Amino acid sequence: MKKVITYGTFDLIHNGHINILRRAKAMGHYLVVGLSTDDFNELKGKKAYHSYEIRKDILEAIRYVDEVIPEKSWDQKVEDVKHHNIDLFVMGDDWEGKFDFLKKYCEVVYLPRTVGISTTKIRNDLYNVDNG
Ligand code: C2G
Repeated sequence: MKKVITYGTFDLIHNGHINILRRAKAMGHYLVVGLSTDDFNELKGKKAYHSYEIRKDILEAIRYVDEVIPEKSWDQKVEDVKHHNIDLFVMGDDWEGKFDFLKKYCEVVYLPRTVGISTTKIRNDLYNVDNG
């Protein structure tokens, strides 16, 4: 069974998230998602709209997602890949090259981001509508 892993905040789930989850799952049989905790988001300089628990609940409802684990730090990926017997690591290509150190432990693939959507864009568009 080919196991795939990807990581992210997955706040305000949108088609860009669904596209990468769908494609990551299609490259294997089982998809683990490392979901950024609220504390880790602070480290990433991100403030999610939804709490970790809510973002986890939403992710677990997505047909492509088989398991959600907490992403608490930048340096847990090697341990996660080993512990979960991961064969393939997938991220959007805004991270191109950033996780190549994992190539010693599993396949690493960066997929093109979905153009025209992001959580930030959603926030800004909503703000402009309300205050336009
Ligand atoms: N993504 C995408 N297309 C978009 C928006 C996001 O393909 N239009 C992808 C990102 O490239 C990432 C995943 O969706 O692979 C999750 O995106 P975020 O929730 O923004 O995650 P990020 O803040 O990039 O955190 O350790 C890795 C980090 O946790 C990644």
